Amino acid sequence: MSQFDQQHLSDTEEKQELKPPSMYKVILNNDDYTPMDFVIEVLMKFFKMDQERATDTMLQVHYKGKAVCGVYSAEIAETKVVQVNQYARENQHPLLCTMEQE
Ligand code: TYC
Repeated sequence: MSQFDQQHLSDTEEKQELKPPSMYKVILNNDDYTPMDFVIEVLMKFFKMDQERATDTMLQVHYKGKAVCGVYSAEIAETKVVQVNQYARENQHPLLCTMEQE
């Protein structure tokens, strides 16, 4: 936005534009059926984790019920949720990925 445009914004409009975007935690939820290896594969494929980190995160979900896989802007978080749930369904697993505002 140019300095000229900025002069025409109200204080509220100006503040809104300067606010950092809301961030969202992308969460993997436990279930009794999805194979552990598939969850590790998902964490490596969609969240760029190495094998060790993916294994730790999968075990955290398995024992505690859920884990945060990453924190992203709304658009990226929504895309991850859709991609993971779609990939799980394509492979006939009930794995559920969700998002929560940070
Ligand atoms: N609880 C699953 C099992 O025992 C493993 C699992 C881990 C499933 C993480 C989902 O997000 C999940 N096979």
